[in-house]
Amino acid sequence: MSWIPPDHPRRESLIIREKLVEGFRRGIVVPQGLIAHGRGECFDYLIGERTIEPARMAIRASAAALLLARRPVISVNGNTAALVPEDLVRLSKELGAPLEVNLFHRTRERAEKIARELLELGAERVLGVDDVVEGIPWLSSERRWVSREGILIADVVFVALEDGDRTEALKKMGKKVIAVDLNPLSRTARAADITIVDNIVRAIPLLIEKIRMLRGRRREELEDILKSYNNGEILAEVLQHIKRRLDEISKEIFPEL
Ligand code: PTJ
Repeated sequence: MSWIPPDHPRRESLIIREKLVEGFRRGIVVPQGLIAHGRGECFDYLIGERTIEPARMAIRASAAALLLARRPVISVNGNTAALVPEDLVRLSKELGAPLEVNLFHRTRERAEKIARELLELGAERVLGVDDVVEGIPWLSSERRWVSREGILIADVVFVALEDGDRTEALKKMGKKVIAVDLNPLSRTARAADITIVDNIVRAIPLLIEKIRMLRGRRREELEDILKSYNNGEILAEVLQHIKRRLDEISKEIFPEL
């Protein structure tokens, strides 16, 4: 990434792109993942490329839900494996929860590659390669292949950059779904119990920090955090934030109009 000038105004964004392109070259990211990233980037631009208050509220509720979970699982796809592999391993260790490779464009080779990289980074348990069954009814995509010891029996599933079909199917199976998705309008964002509308690269470190802060709190306190959380309200706040921001920018650029 040495070609990216240190003073480039969009350096962070270019570094993220480069990680995905490298992931694509290594066979971890699919071409469709590059397109998905473009959509995310656009929403990040509208949000202001920072973690906004509604996302912080969702992160707090997610931390509570993960600490209360009996069998939490962290789902990993090609994009997340390329963008935040170390953070995924840290999150997994922090919670004592397994990572599970779950791919929309599933091939055995890619699942193996992703699992190997996570293990090399110190992951203790990576599911979703040899241990999968066709475990999600109502789902015909390759995402239906889930681990018998992971997503199949999990009570809370953490997903990121997910497609709406699986989120809806996981909900039908009675699971609590925590999603990270920059698009507040996506089906995943609307179907999940808790949606963190933030870039995955910012969201996971903040989530780990929050888990550390809330660890040791009484169960009732964590349950109260969850009870007072309303995902619909949070998504509406994100949309209001974007609307306000666009109004402000438009006044700034075209003050005469
Ligand atoms: O690796 P695979 O085979 O499992 O495939 C992964 C992709 C991402 C191709 C697959 O899950 C897919 O097609 O996803 P979608 O349906 O395009 O949804 C991706 C969502 O993630 C979109 O709503 C994007 O706005 C959002 N997104 C993209 N980049 C980020 C993001 N959200 C958070 N952080 C990002 N960096």
